[in-house]
Amino acid sequence: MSEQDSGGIEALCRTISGLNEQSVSKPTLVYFDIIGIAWPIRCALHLAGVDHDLIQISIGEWSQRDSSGAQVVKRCFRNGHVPLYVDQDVYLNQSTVIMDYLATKHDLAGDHEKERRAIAEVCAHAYDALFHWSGLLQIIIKRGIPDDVVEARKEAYMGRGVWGVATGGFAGHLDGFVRYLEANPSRSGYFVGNRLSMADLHAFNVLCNWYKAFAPETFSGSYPQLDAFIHRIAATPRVKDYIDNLQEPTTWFNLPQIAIRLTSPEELQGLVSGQASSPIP
Ligand SMILES: N[C@@H](CCC(=O)N[C@@H](CS)C(=O)NCC(=O)O)C(=O)O
Repeated sequence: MSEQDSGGIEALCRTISGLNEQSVSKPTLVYFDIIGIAWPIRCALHLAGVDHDLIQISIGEWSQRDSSGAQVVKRCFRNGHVPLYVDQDVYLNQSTVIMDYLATKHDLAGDHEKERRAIAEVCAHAYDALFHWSGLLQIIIKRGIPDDVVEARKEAYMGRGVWGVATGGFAGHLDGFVRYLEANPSRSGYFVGNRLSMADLHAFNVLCNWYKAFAPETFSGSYPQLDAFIHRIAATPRVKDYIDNLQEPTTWFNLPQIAIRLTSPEELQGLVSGQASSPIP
């Protein structure tokens, strides 16, 4: 680490380590400078009009190591990961717990207990679609994996080979989303009940910014109902405002040596804007 870098990193670490329920004057979110998994959290804060601080960490800062080889910024987080959310009542270091907390606080948690559980289930499915051992993230990351293995994994994931033990890869996760959408007895176009919930925001991020961004033709061609869903959610006025004006320009770090699929700002724009989309009444 250069002297200049280490000064900046030390200040960043001091700021992060100093966050707690007593020290924050506003809700504070710490995350990378990408869409990643923080989209539903940031969008929910925007929908609720919450005045908050956002501390963004670049991949360069995250990668800084001290003389013993330890990643110094990573060490500032209990679980070694971002996001971190702190307000005057809570200190939360797991994205799904942050989402659940904000959903409850800002009326995105359904109308009764049964809906709340259904929302939790869709959110768990959305999380699995990225982070489960059969999730998309495993396929996107190529660092340290030989090219032919990366390609074979991707082909299998897309249904052109045997994937893992018994999962359907890309289609398996998307089929699950279709079944959850169809299981809503109200057929409202939302995942749960008759109005927008955290389930829709979490699902939107995974479906649009990850799955559709990864394979747009397959997504739109094979899953028109999920494509229609993301267009509907994107047309909801405050969500549209968030997408148009606040969301980060990329889903994932712009590091071709790490990932097989990087979403450019232009590609991200095309995923939901400029096509027929009417908000859910
Ligand atoms: N279960 C955690 C996982 C968080 C996670 O893996 N975050 C990623 C960013 S999306 C991260 O911190 N990556 C950097 C690292 O693990 O070093 C959550 O949902 O918050």
